[in-house]
Amino acid sequence: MWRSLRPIGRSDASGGYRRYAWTGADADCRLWFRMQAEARRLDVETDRNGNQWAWLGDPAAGDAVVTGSHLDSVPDGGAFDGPLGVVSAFAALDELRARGVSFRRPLAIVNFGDEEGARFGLACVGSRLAAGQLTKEKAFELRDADGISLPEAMEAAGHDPESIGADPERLARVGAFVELHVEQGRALDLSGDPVGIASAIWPHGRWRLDFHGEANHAGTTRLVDRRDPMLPYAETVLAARRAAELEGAVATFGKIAVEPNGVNAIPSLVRGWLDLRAADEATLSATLGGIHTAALEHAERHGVDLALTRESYTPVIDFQDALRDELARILAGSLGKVPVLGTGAGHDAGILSASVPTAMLFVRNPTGVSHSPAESAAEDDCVAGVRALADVLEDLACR
Ligand code: HGY
Ligand code: MN
Ligand code: MN
Repeated sequence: MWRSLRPIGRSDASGGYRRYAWTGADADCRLWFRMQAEARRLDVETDRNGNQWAWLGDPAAGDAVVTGSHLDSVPDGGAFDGPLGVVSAFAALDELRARGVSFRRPLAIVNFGDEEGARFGLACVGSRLAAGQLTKEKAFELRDADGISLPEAMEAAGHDPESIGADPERLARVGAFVELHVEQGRALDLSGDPVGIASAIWPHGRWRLDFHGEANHAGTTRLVDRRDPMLPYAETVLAARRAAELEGAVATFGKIAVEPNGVNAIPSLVRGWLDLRAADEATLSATLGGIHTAALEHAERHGVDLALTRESYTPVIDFQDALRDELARILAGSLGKVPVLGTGAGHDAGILSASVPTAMLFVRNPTGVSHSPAESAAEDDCVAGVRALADVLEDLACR
């Protein structure tokens, strides 16, 4: 499976993946998913929101056990964030068939669309739409960097955008969703465990800061006459770091747009995107408050206008104790005591957890690096992840 997935959307220059929603690379990932499913005699369907499902058994029977993740990536993402969950799902099914089990509940493998939000700025679009956490109206307002709207991109990729929106009937068929994911930190490496179970996802969000100044000549405009938005932007980046340190949060400016983006012009606009996460909502909001106050002060000092816009927010997710404890019990036989970890990374499982009993398994990441071409996982650990997922699916779907 990895061999056929590996070339799709891979940049030779960086060695990272550029698999953005509703692009050619995304279509190739979807075709890959279909071929894997059909090779296993599963029934494939794409739901109204562009998520792919591969079914073993009758979807309408209800109480299905569902596993899977996403195949899209961040800009220059690693090979495992998302795909490890999908590959492991197919491999776990192969393992269960090799064990000769019979299924008591329907089983589905899912590929959620646009988890990373790399193109349209909002993460987990496929699962948010299905779960009713993103309306069709709001989704229709999303645009990529070239001004192409989400419905235009869907249509160009052959998906009817008119049918998107909450899909409670489909989610009502799901009795349990288990997402396996590469760990995006070093907790398992430090504890010496190949596999972990998720306890919670930190609250997190994305904010856009627009610093509006005045374009002017870089050679002839006296420093005192400038209204240069780059200066308060730069000071805000440093203030965000200090606020995060003070409050115990993480704050990142990883994307910036500058207008007119000329080397010999003072910018008229600097637009920076803030990704902010913390273990609890009070910490997150205190950190945001500190950053906003600092940004306003710096903007004012430089004669620059500032507008802050919240582009997305995901509250804290505490995975259901019952299913989480069930996973710990199932895995105790083969792995002993499995660590239970919180994470600062967002997942479709977090979105679904409001509608469906949901749990997550993490597979050790030896460096902790993720959202980078350097992301890695050892083959033995991936195999341990597949076995753990197969044990969980067998217990849930076959007993
Ligand atoms: O950004 C995130 O946390 C996720 O990987 N979508
Ligand atoms: Mn990711
Ligand atoms: Mn992911």
